[in-house]
Amino acid sequence: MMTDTPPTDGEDDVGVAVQTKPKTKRPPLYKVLLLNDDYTPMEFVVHVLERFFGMTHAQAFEVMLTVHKKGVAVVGVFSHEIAETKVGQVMDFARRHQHPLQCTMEKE
Ligand code: TYC
Repeated sequence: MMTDTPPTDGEDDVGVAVQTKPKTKRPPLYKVLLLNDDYTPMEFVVHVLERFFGMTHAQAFEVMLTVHKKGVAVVGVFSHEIAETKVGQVMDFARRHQHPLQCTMEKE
């Protein structure tokens, strides 16, 4: 049986060991922002937050008040595609009800 490793002259392994990072890049996330205005009724905003962001009435009321007082709030964080869909749904719904409510997204 041939079990011996062949003799080497030391010139076989001349390469540099390179550490390759396991690159599992997560997709970027986007914040969906709701903006305050002087005309959209508070109850409409609460309804939007319940309907499109899955908030309870109490959560929605709290977030609506934050936007009302501070001018803007993050109402959710999503993938680019989901964030775009949410923004579109809110803007569409507001326009159909003739409210000036604004919803935007920005990279986290
Ligand atoms: N400021 C509005 C009002 O007093 C209420 C409001 C809250 C509007 C949040 C928009 O994103 C908003 N009727």
